[in-house]
Amino acid sequence: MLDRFAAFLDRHTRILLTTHENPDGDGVGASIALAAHLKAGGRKARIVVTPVLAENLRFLDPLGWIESFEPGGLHRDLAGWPDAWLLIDASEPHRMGPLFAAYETTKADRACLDHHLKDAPKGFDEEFTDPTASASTELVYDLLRPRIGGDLPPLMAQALYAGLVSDTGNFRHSNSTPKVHLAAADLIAQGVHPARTFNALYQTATPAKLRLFGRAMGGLQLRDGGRFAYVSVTRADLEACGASPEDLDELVEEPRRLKGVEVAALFSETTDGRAKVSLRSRERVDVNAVCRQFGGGGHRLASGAKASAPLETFMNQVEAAVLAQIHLDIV
Ligand SMILES: [Mn+2]
Repeated sequence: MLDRFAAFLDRHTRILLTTHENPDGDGVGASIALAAHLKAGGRKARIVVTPVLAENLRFLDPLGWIESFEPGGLHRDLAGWPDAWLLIDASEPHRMGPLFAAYETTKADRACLDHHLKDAPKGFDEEFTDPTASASTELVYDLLRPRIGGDLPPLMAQALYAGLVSDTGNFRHSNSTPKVHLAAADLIAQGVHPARTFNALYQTATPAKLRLFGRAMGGLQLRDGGRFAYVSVTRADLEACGASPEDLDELVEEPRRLKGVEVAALFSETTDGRAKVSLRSRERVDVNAVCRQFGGGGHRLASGAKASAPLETFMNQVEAAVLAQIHLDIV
């Protein structure tokens, strides 16, 4: 697969690299490492993201390569620029969000590079996917490492390492294979700082966010002998802490830390007045099945749903469904 991918890159001279909407460390890291390689080889490479590069990923782009998509301005003629358009870290064109309209009209050869477990990709001229890879950056590492040999450019090593960290949850998730640790070891030997990378990616909370976490955790609820734990956040809570909905990110991981918990939930009110739940399962309970009952979904161990009901009502309904699912899955 990687030889095919290398041949695809070799056939093109103006390569546009994109990733899914709201790009994560893996998509951005893979794009930057690949762009560095292409540029060093005399090819033209651009990276366009939408909506913007997240604050905590900016350290990966010290040369300012990453462009934020401006359909009405800078990127009015984006579709006409590349002879190859590569989607990285996704294998469904619509996941590009607002970039999809330009993607649809380009005459470039279109391809994807991805590691997610999905149906066969559609909407590409060529596809390069490997669901056994832990991250898209692992695929890019496997492509580049044998071709570079010796020292890696620091920019490339940093981008690859940050991508591996992002998609393995700092080497905690079940995709933290021996192979990904060996790649990480090589990158550290190349000069990447693990602690600095972790700090840049994750230690970025604001006082408002931590106050919101404290307020929410003060209201921690346990049900079913501690197998179900949840917290809830109203718009009034956000206001009281001076926090925004983005500050809810990762709050659901806190009740999941409890010993003996099987399902953790974060309930919140959205800015348009709807009720929302994020569910996380430790291992045994299928929270996707719960969320599907409310028109939502996701993965077996991480899922979400929204409803046009008052928060209290929705919480009661979801709680009943979670308890039923716990008793279905844990006999
Ligand atoms: Mn990924």
